[in-house]
Amino acid sequence: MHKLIRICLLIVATWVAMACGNQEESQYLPIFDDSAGVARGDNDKEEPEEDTEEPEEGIQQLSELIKNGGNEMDLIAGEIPYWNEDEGENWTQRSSNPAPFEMDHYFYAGDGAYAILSQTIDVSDIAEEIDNGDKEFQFYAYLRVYNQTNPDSSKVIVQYKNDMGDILDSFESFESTAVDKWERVEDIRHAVPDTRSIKIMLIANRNNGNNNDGYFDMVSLKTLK
Ligand SMILES: [Ca+2]
Ligand SMILES: [Ca+2]
Ligand SMILES: [Ca+2]
Repeated sequence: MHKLIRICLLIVATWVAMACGNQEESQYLPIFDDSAGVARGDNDKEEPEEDTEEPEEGIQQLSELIKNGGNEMDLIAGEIPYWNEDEGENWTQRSSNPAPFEMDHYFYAGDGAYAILSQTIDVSDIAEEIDNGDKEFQFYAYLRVYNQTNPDSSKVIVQYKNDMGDILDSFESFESTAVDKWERVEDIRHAVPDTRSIKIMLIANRNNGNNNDGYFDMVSLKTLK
């Protein structure tokens, strides 16, 4: 009798385990499918994180070299921190019409015909790697202009200089007159041997009205391997 009960209990336990197993399977399959779908949708966002942890093909992206590249820091006595007014005295933050590309502000030259804002980055601490031809730099920025007939223009120049200040190499973007979208400009190159500083220049040229409406946002310079 006891044996019969044990057999019955065993059959019931086996059935319950199978039922639970099936239930688990039927519950988890859709979730798995769904998460797989979500993962596919998030691939673009997740890949850069993976890149920073596991560099692909030996490329390692290091930290941002430009300070205040999105013009988000508060002005100090009316001036933009970390940037120099090489031409024009009215460089400032602008936040609307058009909206910024990144966060709340972008670079704006204000009143004036021709304006240059610059930042020079000292790269002498990686001189040995540069001279060995091992240092590659990625530069990019977003350019736009005010929507008007005969619009103003914006462009960027990146100069690679030796310790005497001589220009050894440079990148000059096209002149943007994009009135309806932010245009990305990008350059990737190895710094030539003897490069000790890199100068970023934001150049705004007025064609119409009082204001010089060449706009810049999210200006970035990073070392790749
Ligand atoms: Ca910004
Ligand atoms: Ca000023
Ligand atoms: Ca203008």
